[in-house]
Amino acid sequence: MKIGITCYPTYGGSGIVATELGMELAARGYEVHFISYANPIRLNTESPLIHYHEVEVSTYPLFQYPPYCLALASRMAEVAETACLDLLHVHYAIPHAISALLAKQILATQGTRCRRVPFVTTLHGTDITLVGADRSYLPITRFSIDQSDGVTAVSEYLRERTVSVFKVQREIRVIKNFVNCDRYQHNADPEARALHARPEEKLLVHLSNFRPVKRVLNVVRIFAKVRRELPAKLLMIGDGPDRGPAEHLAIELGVANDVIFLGKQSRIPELLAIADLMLLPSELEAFGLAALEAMACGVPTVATSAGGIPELITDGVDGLLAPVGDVDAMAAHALSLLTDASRYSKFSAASRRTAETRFCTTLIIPQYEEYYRQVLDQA
Ligand code: GMT
Repeated sequence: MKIGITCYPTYGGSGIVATELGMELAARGYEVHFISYANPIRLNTESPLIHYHEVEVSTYPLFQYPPYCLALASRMAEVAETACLDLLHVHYAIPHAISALLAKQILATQGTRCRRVPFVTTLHGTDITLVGADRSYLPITRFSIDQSDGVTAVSEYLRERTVSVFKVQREIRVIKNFVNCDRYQHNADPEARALHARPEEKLLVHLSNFRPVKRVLNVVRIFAKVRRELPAKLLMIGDGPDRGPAEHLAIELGVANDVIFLGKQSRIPELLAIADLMLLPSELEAFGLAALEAMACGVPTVATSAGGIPELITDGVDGLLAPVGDVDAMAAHALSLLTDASRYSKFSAASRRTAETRFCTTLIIPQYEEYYRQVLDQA
């Protein structure tokens, strides 16, 4: 099967899921064509089955806003024709599903030498946030969902929210996010750990795009409370609008020497594997991929119970949850794990077990394969 994948290549979990999915499909013998404006950040493979097609948006004096959606549609149609794609899989409804719909229509009028190309849209959560922030996107998002040949959502929570916000009648298949359990493992390199923390220090970690929805300032607040009770360091991985305010807050709270802002990193499995605890105090997460990646490394998470997080983390078993904004509760949860070795090792083992038994690529990728076949049969 030949699949075209489109995602936001540089920003956030949806691009990471799309990229990892493409790499996993190629490892299973699929021919994968990424179509986007930049090389996806985690695309790191020499596989001859993976191709990347850049979308170039021409500027023109009349265009105050260069029409990326149209350039993408043209490129999708071109790649679908030349590579004879069987299916397009777009991540994020706006604008990718609209571009895919246009590409499909362009191909239908061209008497293409290949079969018509259906498209699957995967919703990641921020599609809904976009509509929350600007209602004018509601009709076009609903339209793009309705017109897709298949729609998936990364959690049950997101499926239900999509149905209630957009009043869509169609089937939305829940296919949860996944992690490669061989690449993400509990094999901490002591030398790598020693670069960031002394042996007696606990190492906490946060990984995100530092958008306000991640409540990055609360990560620093939680850490400051933990740091008052025990020696610890906090690794902040990623970058985004709230990095500056978080750096200032760390200074204000007197923990700047213990908070390490690493910026964007490519060696995520290696960094997560050296940590003791993940902090994810988000206002909302459709899924919470960063927590899953940490769990696969045997690193339990203290998080909020927002959105789809409880579908990933079982409170009291493989992580601890608290209401959004409850910094005191999250700090207490963190301390309850970090100061009790036997409780900690139970949570650590359970975290890895959850990743292995429910979210490994070996379990989830076949669900996408099966869904592609279903969509193709119905197309
Ligand atoms: O969370 C972000 O800021 C990025 C965002 C995206 O659309 O790229 O992530 C969403 O998709 C991820 C992958 O499916 C999920 O793990 C995140 O929970 C979801 N983010 C939100 O719902 C806020």
